[in-house]
Amino acid sequence: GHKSAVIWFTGLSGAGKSTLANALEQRLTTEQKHTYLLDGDNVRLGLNKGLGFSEEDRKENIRRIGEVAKLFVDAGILVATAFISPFKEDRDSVRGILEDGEFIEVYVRCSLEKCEQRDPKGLYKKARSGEISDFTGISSPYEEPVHPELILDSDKESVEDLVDRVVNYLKKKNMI
Ligand code: GGZ
Repeated sequence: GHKSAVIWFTGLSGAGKSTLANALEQRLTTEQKHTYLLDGDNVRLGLNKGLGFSEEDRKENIRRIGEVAKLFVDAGILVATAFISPFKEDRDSVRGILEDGEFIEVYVRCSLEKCEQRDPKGLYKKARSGEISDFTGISSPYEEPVHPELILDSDKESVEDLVDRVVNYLKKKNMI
């Protein structure tokens, strides 16, 4: 068995949150853990369809994701989330609705320069040209976590090694 919790990945667009959350979910599933992944693909297209990228909409996006994550925790599931979640206050609010130890903040750290170099969807380019407004890191802020449970430097270590770090943390805390 395992304890239920939220593994909350935060970081810039292109930092590698989805890649890491997906790889973690696969690893935990292989180890027979009951997990679920919340990301833009299953949340922004459904539950949060209609929310954009203004500060107000991002806050509401994160608030709803936090409430949904809490429901999964109540159901006994290990949930991984992959959202930029740029505002410290909003991440802290999610932490606040969960029990102690149930919110594991994982900062996927990667310089803006590197994310912009990667630019997998060409969004930074569009943000620079003004085609997209309110783009995180360019025309909208990202507030770094102050005391995250984990910092993963995605431009320095491999995905497998970083997933190991998360798994080791969960083991150390006797969660899995
Ligand atoms: C940031 C944007 C924007 C703007 C579209 N700013 O790299 P991606 O493409 O696949 O992931 C980004 C995703 C961010 O959505 P989140 O729900 O994680 O954001 S937040 O937590 O701030 O609510 C990016 C794409 O959506 N995208 N426009 N203006 N990212």
